[in-house]
Amino acid sequence: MDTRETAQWTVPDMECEGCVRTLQRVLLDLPGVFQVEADLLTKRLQVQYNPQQTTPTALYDAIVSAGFTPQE
Ligand SMILES: [Cu+2]
Repeated sequence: MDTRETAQWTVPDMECEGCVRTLQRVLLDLPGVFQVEADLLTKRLQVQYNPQQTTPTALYDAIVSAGFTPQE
């Protein structure tokens, strides 16, 4: 069965569609990531993932590696 959880952060340095595309590419590349949604107005990033395949820490690290600063 597919378990699906959502992790979310505020990413203040996510400023344009280019940033969103970068984050989507990096995150969707990870195993167990189903969907990445971003709102440029609120700077909110939501990641739906399978907790059996990845962890919020791994997602967080991938966002940081892409050059962004996620906050809780
Ligand atoms: Cu940008």
